[in-house]
Amino acid sequence: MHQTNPPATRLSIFCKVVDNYGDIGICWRLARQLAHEHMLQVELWVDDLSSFRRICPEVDMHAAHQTVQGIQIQHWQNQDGQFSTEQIADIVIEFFACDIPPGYIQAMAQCEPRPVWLNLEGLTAEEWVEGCHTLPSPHPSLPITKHFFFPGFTIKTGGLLCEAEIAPQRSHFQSDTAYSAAFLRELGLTPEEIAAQKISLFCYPHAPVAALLEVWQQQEQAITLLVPEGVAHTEISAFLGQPARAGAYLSRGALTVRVLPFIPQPDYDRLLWACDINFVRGEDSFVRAQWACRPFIWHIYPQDENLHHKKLRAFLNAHQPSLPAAQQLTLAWNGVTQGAINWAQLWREFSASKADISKLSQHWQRKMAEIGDLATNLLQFAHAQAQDRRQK
Ligand code: TRH
Repeated sequence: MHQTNPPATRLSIFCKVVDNYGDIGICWRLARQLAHEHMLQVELWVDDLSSFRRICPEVDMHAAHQTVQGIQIQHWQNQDGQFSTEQIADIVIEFFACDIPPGYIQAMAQCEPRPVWLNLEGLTAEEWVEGCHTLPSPHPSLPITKHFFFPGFTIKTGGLLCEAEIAPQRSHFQSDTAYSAAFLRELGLTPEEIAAQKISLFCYPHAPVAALLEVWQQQEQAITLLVPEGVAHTEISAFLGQPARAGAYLSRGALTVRVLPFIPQPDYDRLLWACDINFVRGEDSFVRAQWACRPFIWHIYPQDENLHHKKLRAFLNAHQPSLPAAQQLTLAWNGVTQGAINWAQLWREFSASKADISKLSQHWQRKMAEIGDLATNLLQFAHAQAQDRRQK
């Protein structure tokens, strides 16, 4: 991946936290990459500082303005306010059509030349995305146009968030067992738990966790299951026989369950690198699991009328067409499979296909690298737009 030096250097991201941590997780990652790798002056507007603080403990929940890791953070408290053209960035990104303040849009329309305005959309492997990526959407009354920008898995999309440093950092971490063991010790794991097969679990509350807890207890090989506090709370508390608080752990049969604190985003990456198998969810942890180069099972964010089933199948067909075992376990985990499910058999078949999954994951990394990463692709598009505007 190479650096771009667009003439436009100020960039603002607007982020509304709909729920959980994915919205701010994605925007924060993008903000850091644009500031640290591409040397842009980045401002991040976010409406929910308490969710933000969970993935980045340096954030002060009470500050209206603050600078964290070189990024200006603005607490986005309402839609009011007048803005001058000097306050407007060269590139403005609204995440997930989050409705930026009308006063800000008015000021954007008065800038000469106009800023580049992008709506960064959610990730899906469905084909229609290719037809919508970079489509213009003119403002109904003001002389300014916004463009859709879609992340994705093909060359006709914006690609995935992926920092240039992530692959070398991950391979250094994974090849240095002392380094990864030290990281796990800091999270409270014992030497026995570190030596076992390690699985991380991050899923939505409707995941059939109890079924797999049962299977894992019956395995021959010892398993350490690492669960962030608050995830699968009911099932994990039932297993532990006490509320699933950070630090709690219990072994039963081959399985040890250990509850971890919710850790900062870079540590969560390390956790994925350190585990042999990762259960991930939503959008951001799902992409990070792909960069961990370890087998993973995705719990997709549920949508009305099971729209997410289509999204899930589109991804599975793109990512693992030749891996029926991984597909079957993922479909069952997401409640797509009809009828009785033999979890022990699904797990056995999935475990037996781990070598094939590893091969596929290397091929996948190369394929995604050919598309280029989302931040670089986004800047290239913004740069071309800005040049067009200057020539007009
Ligand atoms: O939290 P998510 O479910 O987030 C989202 C939102 O629900 C959102 O509305 C929806 O649009 C989107 O999913 C698809 O899952 P996700 O996307 O994986 O985000 C979790 C973030 O939390 C990710 O950046 C990793 C981070 N994280 C930590 O920093 N520390 C932790 O300990 C854990 C478990 C996660």
